[in-house]
Amino acid sequence: GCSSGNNAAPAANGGGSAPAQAPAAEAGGGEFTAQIGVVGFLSGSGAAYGEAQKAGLELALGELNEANKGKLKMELKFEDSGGEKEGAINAVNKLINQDNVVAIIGPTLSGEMFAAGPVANEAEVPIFGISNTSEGINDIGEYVFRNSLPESIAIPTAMKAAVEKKGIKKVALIYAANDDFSVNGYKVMKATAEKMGLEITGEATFSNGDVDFSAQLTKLKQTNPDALLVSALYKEGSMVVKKARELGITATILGGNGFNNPKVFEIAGPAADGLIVATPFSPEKQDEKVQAFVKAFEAKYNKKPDQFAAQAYDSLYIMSQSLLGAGKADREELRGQLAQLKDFAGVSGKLSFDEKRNPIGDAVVVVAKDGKFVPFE
Ligand code: 1QQ
Repeated sequence: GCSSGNNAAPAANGGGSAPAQAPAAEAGGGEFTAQIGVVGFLSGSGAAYGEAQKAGLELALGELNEANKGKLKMELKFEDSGGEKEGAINAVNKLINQDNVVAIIGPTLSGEMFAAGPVANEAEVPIFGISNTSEGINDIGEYVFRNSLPESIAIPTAMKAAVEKKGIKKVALIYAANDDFSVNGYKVMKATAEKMGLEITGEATFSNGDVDFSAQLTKLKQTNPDALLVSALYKEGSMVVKKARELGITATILGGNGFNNPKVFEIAGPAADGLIVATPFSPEKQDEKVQAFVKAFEAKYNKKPDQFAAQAYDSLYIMSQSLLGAGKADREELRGQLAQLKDFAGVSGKLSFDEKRNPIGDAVVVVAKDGKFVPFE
């Protein structure tokens, strides 16, 4: 629960700058060490997201500490949020107050960032989302950054491609009503459908943790949509896809960022075939940098990276570049460097920020085929 024992009077600093507590850091000449906290969905129903992020970060850490020898040594402190807001808040508090990190990467879910981002922002610690795709993430405050492409860019890209190639005119929507990301994705899907002049035949909701979606899908099937738009995390989303096919729904199925993980194929099996998703990253992309990353990832983990691994990997390169620019492990300097980031070329695409630190980037549209995502064309 909420402890109320800590009633320190707010500092009367008239909105000025409270002294940022500088983590142990050495400026000038030699190598400096930077402790970076990571908050990930490392256990529970979305653990594959956190695992992918951890893998991407650890791959980048090895490469960067090698490349930065004599200048910068980064250390990562992982905390498991379990995908819960409370868990994310506790993790952020611990990383800031006990571990004295210079910055935090994560947490995984938008809902977690909405809960824990304000804690870091208040403490003036840069916090960098690598998979927060909801609207409003950057509005938390000026210490909040992300390299995750918002659903407001990704989903319309996928919907336009799907409508064009499949002649879709009528859509039905289904989403997790108790998850901030899923709700945001649904809103984007609905607004995009309306903008495109598509008819919305029906809507249904479920909750994260649900395992039975037959009632909702049976109802939506009767509305006879050309496409089913699903906004969900991989576990529930994949079960929805599977059930939809079992019930004989033949509509095109399109989903958001939650589907960008290979667990989809494990859970939905062959029913995943044809699922359309927008992602900023595709391991198939014919790009030197992407292919070098895919190769290094495969050598280390014996599997292909997903978009969560890719954006995590990119985030540490961004941290490294920004810390080197700062010249010391200082939260304020680091924030300034992050805010200046422009045209960063990562494996998940080119990245720069708009005036609200929202990432500007492109989505690619992929389709599930025989157990993997391939370009949708
Ligand atoms: C968010 C997402 C999820 C799919 C992350 C796992 O995009 O919560 O914003």
